[in-house]
Amino acid sequence: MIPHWLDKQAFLKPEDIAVQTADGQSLTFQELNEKSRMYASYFAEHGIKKGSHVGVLSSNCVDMIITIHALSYIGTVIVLLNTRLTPSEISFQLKDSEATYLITNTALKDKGRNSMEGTGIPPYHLLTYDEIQPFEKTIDVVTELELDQLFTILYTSGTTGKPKGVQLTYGNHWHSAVSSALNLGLSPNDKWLVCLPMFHVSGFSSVIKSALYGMPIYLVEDFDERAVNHAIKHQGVTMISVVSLMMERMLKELGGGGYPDHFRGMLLGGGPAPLHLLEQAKEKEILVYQTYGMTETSSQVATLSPGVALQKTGSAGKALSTAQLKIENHQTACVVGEVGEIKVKGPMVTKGYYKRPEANLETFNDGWLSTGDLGYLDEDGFLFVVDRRKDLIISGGENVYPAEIESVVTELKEVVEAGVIGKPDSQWGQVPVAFVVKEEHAHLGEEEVISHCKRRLAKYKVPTTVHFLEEVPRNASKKILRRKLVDLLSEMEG
Ligand code: S0N
Ligand code: AMP
Ligand code: MG
Ligand code: MG
Ligand code: MG
Repeated sequence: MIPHWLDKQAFLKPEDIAVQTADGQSLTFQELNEKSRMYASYFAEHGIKKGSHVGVLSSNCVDMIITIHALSYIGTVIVLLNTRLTPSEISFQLKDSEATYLITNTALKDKGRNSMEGTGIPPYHLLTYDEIQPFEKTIDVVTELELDQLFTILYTSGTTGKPKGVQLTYGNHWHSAVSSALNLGLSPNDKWLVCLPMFHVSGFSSVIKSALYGMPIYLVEDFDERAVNHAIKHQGVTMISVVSLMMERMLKELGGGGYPDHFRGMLLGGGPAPLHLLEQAKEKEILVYQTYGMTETSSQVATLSPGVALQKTGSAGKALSTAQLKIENHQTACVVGEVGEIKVKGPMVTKGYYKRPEANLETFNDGWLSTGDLGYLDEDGFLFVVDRRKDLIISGGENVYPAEIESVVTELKEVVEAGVIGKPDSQWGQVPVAFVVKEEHAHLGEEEVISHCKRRLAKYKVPTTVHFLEEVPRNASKKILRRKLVDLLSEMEG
């Protein structure tokens, strides 16, 4: 048990800024605490209880931060939903997580309502921020956080095509924030710019850091490189978390200039870091802390540290102080420089996927999480990530799982089978491309496949191109050989 982290900061630093935005909104820890307790009373009055599973479908805004804390004051499990998903994708996650309420921001209310269809959640269990009223009656809130208690569920896909809910406890998030600080250090002037979505651990982890460190967040509701660079230069921002696409846009906008001395650096994660980008940052004397982590590890699990950020360009660092990392090939430890599967263990690692005993059996062994990612350790023990897990495609920091797209494409009656791979893209890093085998004599064109995908899948998952084939290459056990499709694509495109 620990005292509720936000009560603690309201006691320690009542007048300090907890969150501010570019359009001039700001809340002190005292104000954030009061608002969160007020929202908690409102939610409780509408029937949300300790242990309820509640979906939150929200873009980054101050209300989302208040809501996250409010739900923790009730002891609710928060199901964080990606706003880019389609209603049918959200609906699956609401049902799978057994959510009984949905909270959205006003702009997403219609999407929220559509997503609730067929989930069994009654329409009056859709709550929006703008309806929240100051409440006379206050409830008895949670004053101590139980570290073993489930706090969030975030969905991630995999080989099967069906997203799985990653369960993270208060303790997972607490250990993540503490371990991050032990590596990156804390400065009394720290102010963390949040432009990554808070429905991913990449953005959510900053909310926990703020509550635990008593550190202000500078919240950017919609990523824009000019606004972000301006805030770093003129609003005292010391740290920022970014994906490589954001970093690329920021450096471009920065032109010949650099960042002021108070800026400590960028935490760069969510996918591979292009070397040219890292070199560019080095030239500008910008410290980049490349990090390796995933939803299952509550964000960072290995990260470069300030002392070596400029020497070990390209590495994702060493495991954080409370975590362990090993590289194995068929249960045998790899030697220095040998590529194998990355396995991690530590108090920030999930206890498992929600209601997925089989996946859990496959993924966890003696507390070690098999990530499916490939990497090696250099002679000094630094991690280099060389390949993504399970054919994962990463587009602008968003994950696209081929199996999920393939199962949607094969829903079309004209389709016999489908294979999806990633193709390098100058804007997004990678984009999905589909290979389709259709029924003999069937009339089916690229456009029909794409428009079907658009109805069912978030935009970033929709194949940009569809190629028709006689058959999809498979191995003896009938698994799609996506590597063969990669070769085929490069032949086709010269
Ligand atoms: C890069 C972002 C900001 C791009 O969004 P942008 O520019 O605001 O686009 P929109 O204006 O919203 O839309 C314009 C058009 O572009 C399409 N689109 C948007 N995003 C994508 C995309 N990713 N891929 C392809 N297309 C995209 C829209 O559909 C729209 O199209 P039209 O106009 O045709 O309708 C945005 O994508 C973004 O925020 N990306 C980052 C997501 C993220 O946070 N990923 C990380 C997830 N991983 C983790 O959480 C674990 C790792 C981690 O924790 C971590 C990661 C980074 C740093 C630190 C950590 C850590 O460990 O702490
Ligand atoms: P997510 O499921 O959204 O949490 O994404 C996590 C995945 O992103 C990891 O399993 C890796 O495949 C990839 N990833 C994260 N960090 C890195 C990194 N530093 N280099 C390469 N890939 C990464
Ligand atoms: Mg993901
Ligand atoms: Mg935008
Ligand atoms: Mg079919």
